[in-house]
Amino acid sequence: MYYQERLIFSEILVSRLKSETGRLFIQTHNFPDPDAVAAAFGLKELLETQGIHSEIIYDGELQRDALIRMIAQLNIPIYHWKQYELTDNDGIVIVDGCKGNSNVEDLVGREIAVIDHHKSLTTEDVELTDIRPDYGSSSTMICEYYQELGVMPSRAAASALQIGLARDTDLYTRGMTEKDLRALSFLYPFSDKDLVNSILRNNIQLSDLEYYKKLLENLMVYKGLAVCFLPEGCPQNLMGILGDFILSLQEIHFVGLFANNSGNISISFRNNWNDKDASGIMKTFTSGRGRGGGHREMAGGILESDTPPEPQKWFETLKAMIY
Ligand SMILES: [Mn+2]
Repeated sequence: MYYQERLIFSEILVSRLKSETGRLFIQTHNFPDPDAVAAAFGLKELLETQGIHSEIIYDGELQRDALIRMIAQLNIPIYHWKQYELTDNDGIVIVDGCKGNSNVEDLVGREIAVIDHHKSLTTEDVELTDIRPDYGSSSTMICEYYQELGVMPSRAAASALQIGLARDTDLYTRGMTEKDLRALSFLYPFSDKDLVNSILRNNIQLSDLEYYKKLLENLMVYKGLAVCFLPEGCPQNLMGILGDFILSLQEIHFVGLFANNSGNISISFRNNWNDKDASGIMKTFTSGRGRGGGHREMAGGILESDTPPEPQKWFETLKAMIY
């Protein structure tokens, strides 16, 4: 029954989008990561096979060299939304994020559908929603659409989706399910393994080491909890990478990173305790002074600019929430 319902979504989406007369945009979450870009690209190519044309847009910036290499080497046509004159008549499909989330810019246009694997509430004014928090990546969901519609992915799309899946599951170790495994085996014969492996294995660069240094110098640790504030700021996607690095320490099970990014405080949580939920902790932590959400294993958020940096207090609050 569950599978049947899911089978229908991609078909409903296609027939709904076919009835659109205006332009169609696929919007990733802000500061997109490989999974968001891959899911958008996979969906764009899939829709193309159904006679539906779309453009991929994002807000924020493309931050990591590995992501930029993926986009360049796979020829992924993704542009900042400011490249287009968006109008109220444009249709938007949001992937890897939900309308109303702090990391999804509310652009001009009509949100027709949301496709996401984050645990989040989407607003009722979106017509079609496919939200599966039990999936390791949005790329996995797009893979299932290919299978449901009987379409073979191009080499570029399969490679992108494989990178998205691998990255979001932290190389198949985080939130990985049998559905993700099935997606991987579906993609594997189609993808460019050398390219995929090269991008996956070269995820950081020399210029990142300055942040690693600051992180190690300022890390506060209490039992399995590690907290760090980067007062000079840090690109959001690098915060996730730094959090994963600290979480890979045997003794650490929860990481809270904070960075002063143009006035606001960006937050990134990583968790590998089974009985704790990073998303719930983030919601409580930011309640009344910011926003945030995510999954059990990882969450992101912001504290509004009127919140002064109080790293010691954040550390104490997290200690109290966790222990
Ligand atoms: Mn994702």
